[in-house]
Amino acid sequence: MKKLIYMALLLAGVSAGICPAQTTPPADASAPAPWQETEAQRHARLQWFLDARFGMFIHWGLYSIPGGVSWKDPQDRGHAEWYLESTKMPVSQYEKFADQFNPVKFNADAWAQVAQDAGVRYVCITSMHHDGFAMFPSQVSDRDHWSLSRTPFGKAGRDPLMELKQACEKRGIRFCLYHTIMDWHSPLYINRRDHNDVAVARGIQPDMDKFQAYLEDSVSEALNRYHPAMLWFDGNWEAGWNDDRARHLAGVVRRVAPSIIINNRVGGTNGDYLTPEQTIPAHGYGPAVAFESCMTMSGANYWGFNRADFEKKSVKSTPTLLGFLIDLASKGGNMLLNVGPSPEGEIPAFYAEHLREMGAWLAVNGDAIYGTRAGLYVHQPAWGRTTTRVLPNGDTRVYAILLKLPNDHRLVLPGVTVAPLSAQILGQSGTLPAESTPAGAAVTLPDSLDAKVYPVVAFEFKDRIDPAQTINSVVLEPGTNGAVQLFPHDADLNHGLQVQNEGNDDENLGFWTDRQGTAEWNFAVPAPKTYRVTVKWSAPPESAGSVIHLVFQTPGQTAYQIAPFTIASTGSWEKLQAAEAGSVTLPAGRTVLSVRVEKLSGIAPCNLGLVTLTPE
Ligand code: FHN
Repeated sequence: MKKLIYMALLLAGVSAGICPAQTTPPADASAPAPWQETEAQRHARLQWFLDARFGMFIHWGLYSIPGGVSWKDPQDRGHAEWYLESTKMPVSQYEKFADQFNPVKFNADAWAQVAQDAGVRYVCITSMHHDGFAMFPSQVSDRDHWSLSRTPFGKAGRDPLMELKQACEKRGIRFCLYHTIMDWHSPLYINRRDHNDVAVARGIQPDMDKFQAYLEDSVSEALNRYHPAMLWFDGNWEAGWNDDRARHLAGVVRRVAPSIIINNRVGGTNGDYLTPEQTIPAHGYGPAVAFESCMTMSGANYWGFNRADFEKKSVKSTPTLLGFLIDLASKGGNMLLNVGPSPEGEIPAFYAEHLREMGAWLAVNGDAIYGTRAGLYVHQPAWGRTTTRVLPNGDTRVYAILLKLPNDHRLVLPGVTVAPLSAQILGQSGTLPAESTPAGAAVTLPDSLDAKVYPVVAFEFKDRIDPAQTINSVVLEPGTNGAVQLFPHDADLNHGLQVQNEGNDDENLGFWTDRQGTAEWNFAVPAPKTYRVTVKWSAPPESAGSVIHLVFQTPGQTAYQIAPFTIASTGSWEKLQAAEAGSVTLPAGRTVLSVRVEKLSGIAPCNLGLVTLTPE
């Protein structure tokens, strides 16, 4: 039986403190964390992040220069920020990009203005991506001759991160940094790549303890220089990085910057929030767990600049991007939306156009997004999504965000039997006659809404309708033999996943062509128990080797378990078979199972049939 990967995230915190000068403070991993805080302190520290809901991610670095065109084959244009690794360019050759980095069109005010026009509340830019290059004048990285100081731009005295920070903060936008753990350049990094010829020539041996000291110096330097509001770690998945290292690094960060927010990719149990990537969880993680989905604007899902994508003006549509933001807000999450600027220093104009369109929608409807909490529903109404806000007087505002207009223009908040005090269309004066019906609070919408993109109706209710309350949720339970059967037709689906052959033995979830697609089930078990997980699936030979992850999460808690399942060919899409995917130990009460694509071969990983949990 396969062993499950077990992961947990402890929401660690800080108390107030003063930033010391630019040194790496001693961090004793065994000592009690000096940043331990109460739940109220933690909430106060995370408040701005929870309220922000919308941030801009910026992947910009030396990899922008080749723009994805392989040095081996100019026809191969499918690379981006992973260029060094995915083209296996010798590091000595990649280093030459540093001598070319001169983004003369870079204008921090123009970038920050795009961010402001988009309505984002924070900007997170790569201070260091996996190529290990410090995008700032770094004395630490200069030990390896590997920072902005080496570039023509740096030599001209420019510091784009500082310029951007100032331009953002002038506009009330928080400035945050992305910093890699995995490093393809440092000679010290334990999983040093074969194409790191520079490291070999220097005769330096990999040494993870020395690497950690270097990384902590680098992070401390960035913290002391830029004082970011949040630190977005990445690249923590390689062997060699572990919980102890993660705790030590987080300790360093929290000592240098006590009020900072750290994402979970620092590793172990040391982050403040979860970071689903290119996906929106079907239900969120409950009110106690902050999360932020990072998503690309690029139509082909590139993070860094890709010239072919740029030439095609490939970008997701504004309604699609707004739909992501709305869906996330309704589940209590943020969206970190990525742009990959050009090597000349410009955010592509067609990105900026869509961002401004998002900002225009937010200018009218932002009250339904900023500062709100998750909506009312687990099973979403056909017309759209909800978000909630508790008003200072204790009343509750429920925002109904209409992704499509309901039949007969009759908007009903299913299950809300409390009489509404009022209802109002955001951006319009006057109120709508709101009523209480057995099906839920309701209004009739005017025809004038037909032409509007995602209009919002704000209902107000006396007293609190608990945002944590999930009306309409289906919680599945074990059958008489104690087994939990999770049928495709009971799942919450997104990104085009569809139930096929419903009610038959070969019922399955198909059309999984979008790797962001997830299927989620809510179920509850009466007592803690270990269950064998069995998966039914079908897949043609092209899909073999795909990997799906079955993620088991306890709502309201940050611990989760993953059962990875590698897809074997069953011969065809039609032929289903069953196999074990490991075992899982569940607490009593509710669990959410979310199945997502980890690795994709072919056009879809599989058709997914019944998932069964059998008590051991
Ligand atoms: O490897 C990176 C990738 O290049 C990009 O930075 C994304 C953004 O979330 N994170 C990693 C992959 O998970």
